[in-house]
Amino acid sequence: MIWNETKECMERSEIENMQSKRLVKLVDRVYHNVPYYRKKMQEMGLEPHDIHGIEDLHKLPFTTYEDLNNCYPFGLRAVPMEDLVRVHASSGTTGKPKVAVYTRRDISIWAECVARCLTMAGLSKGDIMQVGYGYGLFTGGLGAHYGAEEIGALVLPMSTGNTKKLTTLMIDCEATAIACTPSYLLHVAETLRDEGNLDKIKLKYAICGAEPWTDNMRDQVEKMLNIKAFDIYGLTEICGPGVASDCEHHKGLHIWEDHFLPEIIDPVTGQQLPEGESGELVITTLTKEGMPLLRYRTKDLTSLKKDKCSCGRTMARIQRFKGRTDDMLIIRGVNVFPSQVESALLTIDGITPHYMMIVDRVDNEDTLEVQVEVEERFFSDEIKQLENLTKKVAATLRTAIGLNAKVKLVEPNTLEHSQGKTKHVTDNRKLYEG
Ligand code: DLL
Repeated sequence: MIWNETKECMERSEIENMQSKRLVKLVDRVYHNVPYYRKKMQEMGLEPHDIHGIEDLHKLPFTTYEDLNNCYPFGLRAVPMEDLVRVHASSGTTGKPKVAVYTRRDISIWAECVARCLTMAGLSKGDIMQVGYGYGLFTGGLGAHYGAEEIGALVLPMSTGNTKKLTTLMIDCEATAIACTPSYLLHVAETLRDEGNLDKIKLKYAICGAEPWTDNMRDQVEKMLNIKAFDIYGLTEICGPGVASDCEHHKGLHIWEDHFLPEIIDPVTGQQLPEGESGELVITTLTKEGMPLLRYRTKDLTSLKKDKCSCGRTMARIQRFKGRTDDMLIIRGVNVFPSQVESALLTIDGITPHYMMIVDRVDNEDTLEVQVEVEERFFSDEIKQLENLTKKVAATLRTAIGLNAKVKLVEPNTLEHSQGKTKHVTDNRKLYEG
């Protein structure tokens, strides 16, 4: 089944026509309503009438995390404050969250995009979906929730944090679908197995995203739970989950090109790359009112395919992600930058800037250990002081990155002190294929 066949199956020429018209309007809108963009365009000697369609996309300025940071929190909005109805946010490199704002229409288009993804996975009215993404500033919970309601599914807003309750309600309410991160789904599957409850579930579909995962992980979870698992992609800056997702052929994630105009660029030169070549995914939001973005650099590395898919949809497909251009880690679905860990550590007396983050996956759950060198005196003092310091570091990290980390304090000169670029992360999870 297809949620919106007229849009999802448009001919390529129709898609490009629509994108061109929407791009021209968008450029006019941001030029007149967002002083930051007007200034950027003026500095490049660009005026709205220079943009006639998608063939002129390459002339437009990029938008980066630094731009969001410069305009934090509401500086990129293109409508009056009173027309905004929602704020979401996620971590940024230097501690300033990436903030996105939405009008009522933005929320409704977002729900439509998620509805398309859920329908593509096989869900419809009558399905019962547990949302196991976090609710709150993170877009996962509310994004999946609104999309599921849009198709008329019955939603159980579980959020994260209570797996026992989730498995109980999955069985008692006969949930047919779950939306959560892939690593959490594996954890849920193991919990059901350990409870001896795997044969009591009615689950048919899982909609997993917010972090990279592999085909091996998909196979594993599909076999354990006897379900079909789908990949869903999105990012706070663009709207949240539902920018793209995959169909039953798993030949890439269909990106809703009537709302999000994708390009692949060389991350070093900024030049557009031809179809099929790998580079950084850049997205222009064609219909967003609250905070439209021109050529937003996602930092996600992938390629695009535009041929018609066997499912009948014509919308371009994002191929498996190959990594990111920055050092952002996604641990238990939470975005974490080493720089956040570093600045949090350095607020504590006695802590040195020598640290190492060790990320692993144990029993299908992400783990984070932070090893950090402390001043010599702590090792000659009584053990109590070292324990107190360990607790303090753990609490500071929890506040800074929103995750529980195992903290190991070590003596000076235990960790590698490199002469060049110091390596602060060891990620043992192997999340990107190839
Ligand atoms: O993770 C939105 C989301 C929620 C997507 C629920 C899917 C499901 P952010 O917290 O802003 O937003 O993180 C965005 O996460 O740039 C990617 O690096 C990564 N990411 C998201 N989905 C996938 C995926 C949400 N399916 C960042 N595969 C993005 C690989 C993903 N990486």
